[in-house]
Amino acid sequence: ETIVETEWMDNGGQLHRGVEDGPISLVGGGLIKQLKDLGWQVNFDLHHQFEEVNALADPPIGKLRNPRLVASVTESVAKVVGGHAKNGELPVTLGGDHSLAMGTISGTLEQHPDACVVWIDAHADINTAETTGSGNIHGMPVSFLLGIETSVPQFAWVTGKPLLKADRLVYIGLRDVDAGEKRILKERNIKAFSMHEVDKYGIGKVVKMALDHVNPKRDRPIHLSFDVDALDPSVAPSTGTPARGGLTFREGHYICEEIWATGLLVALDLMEVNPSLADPTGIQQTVTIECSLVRSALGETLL
Ligand code: DIR
Ligand code: MN
Ligand code: MN
Ligand code: MN
Repeated sequence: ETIVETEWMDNGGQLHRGVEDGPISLVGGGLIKQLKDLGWQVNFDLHHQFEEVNALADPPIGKLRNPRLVASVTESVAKVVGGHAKNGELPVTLGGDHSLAMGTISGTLEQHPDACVVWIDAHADINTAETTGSGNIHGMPVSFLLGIETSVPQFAWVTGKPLLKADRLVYIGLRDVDAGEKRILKERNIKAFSMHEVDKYGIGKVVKMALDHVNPKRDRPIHLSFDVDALDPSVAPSTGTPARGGLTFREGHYICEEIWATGLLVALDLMEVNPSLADPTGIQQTVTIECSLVRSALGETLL
């Protein structure tokens, strides 16, 4: 029997306050009960309260904001998620900002070294300390995970032993990618299906091509890291860095349904829900969609 492990946590990987409240609103939205109704045994971890790092004791390192806080929280997340994976549980991590994926993916890869990552996002989150314009670490986790960015000693726990390989990563949904990030994606030959490809081929073909790339024999465990801003802002407005021209309601769900159908899902992230950023209707809409995305990724079917 598999156990879904749900946790929520805050983080300092971006500037908008409120993103730490995203997870509690999902739980308030009924997610735990919905997963139980789907047949899962749910082990709800409540809010992980990791080390506090005083903002005054955490000045920027280069352009990076809150580097010590983000480094320490993500390292703790890696241990927690890795521990759950080791117990044969399927960790569902509700964020919080997407820098948390440094922790969740490291935790997954400790237990499943052959796993691949499907990253659903408007953004590539692959800036380095050099290329970042914002200094927000939620725009950088992939470069740490791949060992592209190794200059910040606080992150040595992840960059010192990069566990993720570029050919085990695929993106869907990109449309707001910085110039430096585009260069990195090209140089490293990282597979990315932007909204252009979604328009051109349709989501069905894109998901198949994405899986053919990272998981050609459909035998590798899959970590699905879903940033809610991959969805169009008209569908999910409650997020810090919305970008127009995103995935429709069905396209988002289709991705989750197809990943579930592989039978290979070992970990799920749902990130960047920020209930302080929208009107009450928009918040409700975002929370409802987030819950249904998680259900789709965990086996809910339309028929
Ligand atoms: C931008 C935005 N590329 C940055 N990234 C976001 O800040 O590095 N990632 N919003 O989620
Ligand atoms: Mn936990
Ligand atoms: Mn992201
Ligand atoms: Mn994003």
